[in-house]
Amino acid sequence: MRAAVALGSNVGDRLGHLRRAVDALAELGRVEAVSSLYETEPVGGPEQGPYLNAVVVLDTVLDPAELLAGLHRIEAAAGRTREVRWGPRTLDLDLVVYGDRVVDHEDLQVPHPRAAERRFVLEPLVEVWPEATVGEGRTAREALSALQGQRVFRWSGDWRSETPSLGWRGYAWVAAQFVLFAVFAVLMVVGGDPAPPQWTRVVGGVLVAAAVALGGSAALVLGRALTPLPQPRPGAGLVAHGAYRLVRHPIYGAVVLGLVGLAVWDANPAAALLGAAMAVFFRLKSAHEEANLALAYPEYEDYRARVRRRIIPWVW
Ligand code: A4P
Ligand code: MG
Repeated sequence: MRAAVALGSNVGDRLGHLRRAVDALAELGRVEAVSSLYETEPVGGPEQGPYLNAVVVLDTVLDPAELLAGLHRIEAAAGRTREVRWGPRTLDLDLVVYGDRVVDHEDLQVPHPRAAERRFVLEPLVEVWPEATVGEGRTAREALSALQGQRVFRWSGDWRSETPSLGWRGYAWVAAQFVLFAVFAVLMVVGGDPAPPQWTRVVGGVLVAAAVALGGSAALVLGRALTPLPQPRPGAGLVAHGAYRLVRHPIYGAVVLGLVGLAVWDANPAAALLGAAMAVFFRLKSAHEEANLALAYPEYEDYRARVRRRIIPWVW
């Protein structure tokens, strides 16, 4: 029989939990399809971190009760403890659909009674089995189109073997960055004071020197971890030492300082304004990178809590 199992995790090595769950599910049946990976905002329960969710379609000879027992064994192996209903968990496996079967037992209801109201179940389910019946004769596709709200984000790539990425969105950030650089260059060429006052030379020079020191030393510490894309290079570890202790965010701080420094040196208010606005841009870009880092490195959340000022160390 064809069965859909929903996977969810929001504690610890979330990606690792889901990957191991797919391997373990292969012992309960033949894995027919695995959906993309979704990052989803928590629905219900106490305040808790974002979930990773996915759906696996199995072809199984087990009956629904046997399948549920198998799911509970896999959850237990992932260190699942049941403390709060709808609370944070290392691994949650729900039997969402089992063929066309309706089961209404105290310990097991199929289709899963809340599946039809949850985007974090329906989006991945529609990807792999759009015609699955999720209750009251409605297909997953129909239930999804009737749903409003609940934010989910689909990661690109085969999450079972590679680190999921932002896909085209990652490249869009890099492209936008170079457009901003180009506009800055144009402003520098057309604007500026031909005879700037002495103080702008001094202040601008100090800012540029600070930028070179910050960016240069961050680049040295980063070494192989340095890449232009908002996702970590495969195999590059987190940079946990040195003055900056992480990734390339200090380089963004250096770029902003450097651009503002150049504009001040040139007594060019329009360029200085754009340089300062790029601080906001880099803040947003690094937020996207950090989402990637949190996926690739389970210890990242902990790191983020410890090192709060990441763009300009100790300041911002
Ligand atoms: N049970 C009954 N029917 C089923 C079924 N079809 N599949 C019984 C699995 N279990 C079923 O579940 C409690 C009991 O439900 C089980 O012992 C089983 O006999 P549980 O997994 O121990 O507890 P739970 O998961 O906290 O409760 P529940 O009601 O299953 O919660 P849900 O509905 O699974 O929701 N937000 C996001 N973004 N992503 C999530 O994955 N998950 C939940 C949990 C809440 N919010 C979420 C997510
Ligand atoms: Mg559950």
